[in-house]
This record gives sequence, C-alpha cells and structure tokens, in this order.
Amino acid sequence: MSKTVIEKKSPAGRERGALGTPMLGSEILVAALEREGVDTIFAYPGGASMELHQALTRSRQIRTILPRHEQGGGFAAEGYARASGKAGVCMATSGPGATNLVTAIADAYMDSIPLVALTGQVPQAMIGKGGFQETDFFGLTLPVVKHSYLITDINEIPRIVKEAFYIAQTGRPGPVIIDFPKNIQQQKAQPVWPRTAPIRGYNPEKRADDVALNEIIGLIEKSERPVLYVGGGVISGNASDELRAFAEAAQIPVTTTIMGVGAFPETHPLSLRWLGMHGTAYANWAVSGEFRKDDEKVIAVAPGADLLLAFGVRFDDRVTGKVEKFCESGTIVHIDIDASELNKNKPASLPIVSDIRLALARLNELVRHRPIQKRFTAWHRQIAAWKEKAPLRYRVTDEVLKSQHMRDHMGGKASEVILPQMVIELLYELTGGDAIITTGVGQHQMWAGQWYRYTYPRQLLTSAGLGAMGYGYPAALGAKVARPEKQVLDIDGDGSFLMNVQELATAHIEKIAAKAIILNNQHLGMVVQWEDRFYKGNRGHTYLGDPENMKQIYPDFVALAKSFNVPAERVMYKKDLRAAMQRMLDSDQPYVLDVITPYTEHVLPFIPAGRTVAEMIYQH
Ligand SMILES: Cc1ncc(C[n+]2csc(CCOP(=O)(O)OP(=O)(O)O)c2C)c(N)n1
Ligand SMILES: [Mg+2]
Repeated sequence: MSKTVIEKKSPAGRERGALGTPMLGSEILVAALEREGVDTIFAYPGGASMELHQALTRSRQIRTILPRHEQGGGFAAEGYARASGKAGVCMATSGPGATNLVTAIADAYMDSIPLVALTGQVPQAMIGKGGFQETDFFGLTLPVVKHSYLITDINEIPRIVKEAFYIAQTGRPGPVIIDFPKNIQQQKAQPVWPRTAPIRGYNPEKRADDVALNEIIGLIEKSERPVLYVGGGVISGNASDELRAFAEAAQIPVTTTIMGVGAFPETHPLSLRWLGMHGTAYANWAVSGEFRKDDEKVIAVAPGADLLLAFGVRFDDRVTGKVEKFCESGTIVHIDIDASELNKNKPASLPIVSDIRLALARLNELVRHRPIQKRFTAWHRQIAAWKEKAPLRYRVTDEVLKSQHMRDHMGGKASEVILPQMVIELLYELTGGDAIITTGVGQHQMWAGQWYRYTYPRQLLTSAGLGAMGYGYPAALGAKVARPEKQVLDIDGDGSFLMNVQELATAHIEKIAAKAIILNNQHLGMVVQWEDRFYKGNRGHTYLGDPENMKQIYPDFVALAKSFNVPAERVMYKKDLRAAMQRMLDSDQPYVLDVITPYTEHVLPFIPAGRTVAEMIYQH
C-alpha cells in the first residue's frame, strides 16, 4: 500500500522512520497491520468501523474473516494466537460491537494471550455526548488489558500500531486495545513508519543472573524430592525444549498447570501430567504430600516435594486449593517474567524475575559444566508407586446404570452406554495423539485435559483463567486458520457449544474445517457435579433439555448444523462411535459429532475449592 519515499529525521536529529504516500486514516491503520505481518483479522462491521472494512477490502495481504458474533471473532483471534504464538487480531464497531469483544479480551488477559483488539469509535466531536453506539471502550476495558490506546491524531497511527503489537507479544503477553474514532479514519495524512517501538519504562527483556541460577542448582543438590511445576509461561516463552533438556539432565519430575499442558510431553516418563482441582492424584501428592483422613484427623502418609521449581506459573487457586497447604513443606523457587506475580499468591524463598527461556537455557549451560550429582532414586520410586496406586480411570458406575439417561435412551443396554472419557480416549487413538484440541468450559474440558495426552506446546487451547463457555468452537476456527495442516477439534459441552453455535456459519462460508465433538449430557454438567456434591443434588436450572419431553435430545444439533450446511452426525450407542468418529476425521469440511453421554459422571480426581490434597476424592 505504501511506498517509502525518504527517510525523515526529527528536529532533534533522531531517526523517525520512513515517509509513506498520503492516505486515509483507515488505510494507514491497515497498512500498519500489514507491516506487523498480520495475515488474518476477525472483524464484524458497523457504522464506526466500516471505513476500516473498506480499507481491508483493498488489502492483498490480510484475509478478513467475518464471524457471526463479535465474541466469536474475539475467541477466534485468541485461538489463532494460542495456536501460532503470533498476536491474534479482531475488530468490531463501537458500542455493542465493542462490548461483545470484552469477554475475549478478559480471557486473553487472564491467560496472557497476545491479542490486538481494534474498535471503531464515534467521531471525536461526539465523544462524551452519549451519541448513538458510543461506549467508553478505553475505560470499560481498563482492568482487563495489558495496554490501551485511543487514537486522537492521525499521525500517531503508525507508532500506536507498532507499539500495540510490541506490547501484546513481548514480556508477559496480553491484550491491547486500539479505539479509533471515525473522523480520524476519514482524514488524510502522509504516514511516517517507525522501525522500532521503544517505550519508556517498558523493558520486557528480563534475564536471571548467574548468582540466582547457581543458587537453584545448589538447592537441587540439597533436595531429596524436587518437582518442576510449570505453567503457560513456558509455552508463551517458547521454552519447552529448554525445559525438557533441564528436566532430563536433572532427572526432576514435571507437573504442569492446564495452561502449561504440552510444555512437557505427557507421554514422557518424568511427566506427572497436570495438577490441581481435577489434576492427577500423583501430581498433587508429589507437590503437597499424601494424606489419609481418620475420623476427621488428617494423617500424613508420605511427604511431597521438598523443592518446588515454579517456572512461568502463577499459583492459581484452581491449582493450589488452600494456598497455605500447597507444597507446605517445600522450598519454593519462583521464576516469572512478570515481577508482580512473585510473592503474590504464595511466598517464594527464591523469587526471580526472568524470561523463562533465557533462565532455562543458562541453567542448562551451568548443569552441563557441573552435572547434578543427585539421582533422586527413592523419589522416583515413590512417584512410580503413586502412579500405580491412582492412575486416571473410569468405569460404568451405579449412578450411570440407575440414571435417567439409561431409561430414556439406552433401553437398559449398559454395554452400549458411551462415557465421555471413552470418547476422548478413542479420539486420542484415532488421531495418533497429534490433533490440536480446543474446549468449552465444564466437565468435558477437564476430561479433554485428562484423556487426551498432549506432547507439544500449543496443542491444548482452553479458556483456563476466565473459564469462558463458548470458547471452544470459535477458538478452533482461529487455530485451524493458523495451522491448516493440523486436525483441529473442539471437544465441547452442549451448553458451551450453544453459546457460539452461530460460528458454524463462519466455518462453512470461510471453508475452515474445524470440527466439534459435543459431549452432550443435556446438562450444565460441571454445575450438576457441584449440585450433587454440595447441594444434595437439587437442580438449580442446570437442565438444558426439554423438561416436557425428556426422551428427545434437545436441541437437535445435527439439524442445526445441517441448516448451516455443516455435515453432522449423532451417536447414541458405543457400537457406532468408532466409525462415526472416523467419518468425522476423514471429512475435509467443518463437522459436528454429537455424542450423547450420561450426565451422572463426575470429574475425578476432585479437590473441592479452597480445600487441601488431604480432601481429594479420587478413583480407587
Ligand atoms: C459464560 C459462562 N457462563 C457460565 C459459566 C459457569 N459454568 C461453568 S461450567 C458450566 C457448565 C457447562 O456445561 P456444558 O458446556 O454442557 O459442559 P459440561 O460440564 O456438561 O461438560 C457452567 C454453566 C461459565 N463458565 N461461563
Ligand atoms: Mg453439558
């Protein structure tokens, strides 16, 4: 779009960048996105942003995808970002378009996802007048953004866009919003393109010093029961290879948060898989110790970690439960690129601010010069015993056999009932463990984490911190756009899928072959689970079917998908599952597989909120 004419120097003699040809504000914005390497934008138009859409029609680099709801567009941009590591870009008009983006922005904030959200704004002269579709988007989003801009001068657009991408993608990534008044979109100017975006006071390149790193090695040598506890920071910091080299060199077992799933291969002998409320029993024991309850008295059975290496992780309450009891007997080393995370939820004996990849790479160098002497043999034996004692498992329980589901749909044939865990296990088998998985929020999300085994970073894309239902399918669209060569599957719940079902239109029209498997239990299953555990099973508006016709599966997702011209199938019996799933995997189109499962299953293990590992419920 732009042609470099001359280099321009500022009065102080500092280089300001290359001067472009005169163009509209809307065109400057699009050209600035192109300069950031943007190839896809998820954008829904309206009065305050149609100028930008007009400019986008003239871009030869950027594919504009029209979602069917701005929330879908925001989640799709996040899916793109999570799958690719590059900033996702979404756009909406002012007012309701902008407010519809807020959930995705909050999600990106909670999970540290690089997202640039653009919004049209009413003309500057109308700001503050309560005009049609005016919302103070800058103010509205302040608590859930890494940074925000309101464009007030056309000459600032190149710098603002450059900074926005730099801020979104560096350090601890996060969402940045740019609110863009319509009158500036319509002005004309000659842009000056900056090469870099130095921002005073923002220095994301943090590096641990050798003194601290040597101290870590000293602590490892002194420990008997070390555990690596790693989070999404290792993925966003591209530190998986360094983590693996370090874990192997030091022979330290690794547990991840659900955000960190894929940072370390879950098929590796040192993997403890993920920990926390619904994590593996052995990961939770390895961190906090094993306990037994005798007449309400808590008796220690075996100690947990005496050294916790918390890398790129934030001690979220879904991981720690009662935080004082989390790894109570361990020395804690915490490395994070964001200093504000250190000593926030859990005090650390050794808090270190660092880019985790730089820290691990240097640790690996140090360990190469001075190999760790300890082998932790007894510790590995203990962990093997824990893995043996409490693997993830499921079976057809009495609750399932006595359920309404058996009466209404199965004709009493227990051998034909499909448990949700089976579906994911089979998917793992049929995809050879290689698919990218997205999820909604609920029981199916936890089972998707448990029953698929993840071996590479950016393989499981899930709304973790915000826990936003409706995330799964649009995120799968974004991921499929970013990684078209991969099978991308949304493992969803019936409630969650319905929240952004309109994105089936986007998938069909844009030819994005993202597939959805609905674990359809006709309920808000996770809330039902809490009702069963804590409210004597009293149902508080958690049934999603038609109470007047419980034998019917409601809504009919197959008919719904077909109305969007998306192929779909429903499976009720186990005998039909494998072939139906294979048909879905073989399809080169978007696809919906609606699998009917009982609602009586509970996700286990389960450490109730705010409790300790001693109160963990798990399968014996
Ligand atoms: C937008 C939103 N609203 C409400 C909730 C609270 N919530 C958490 S899980 C859940 C049930 C989800 O049901 P479904 O998608 O069918 O999944 P299931 O648990 O049945 O597998 C609800 C309502 C949420 N996480 N997000
Ligand atoms: Mg459900």
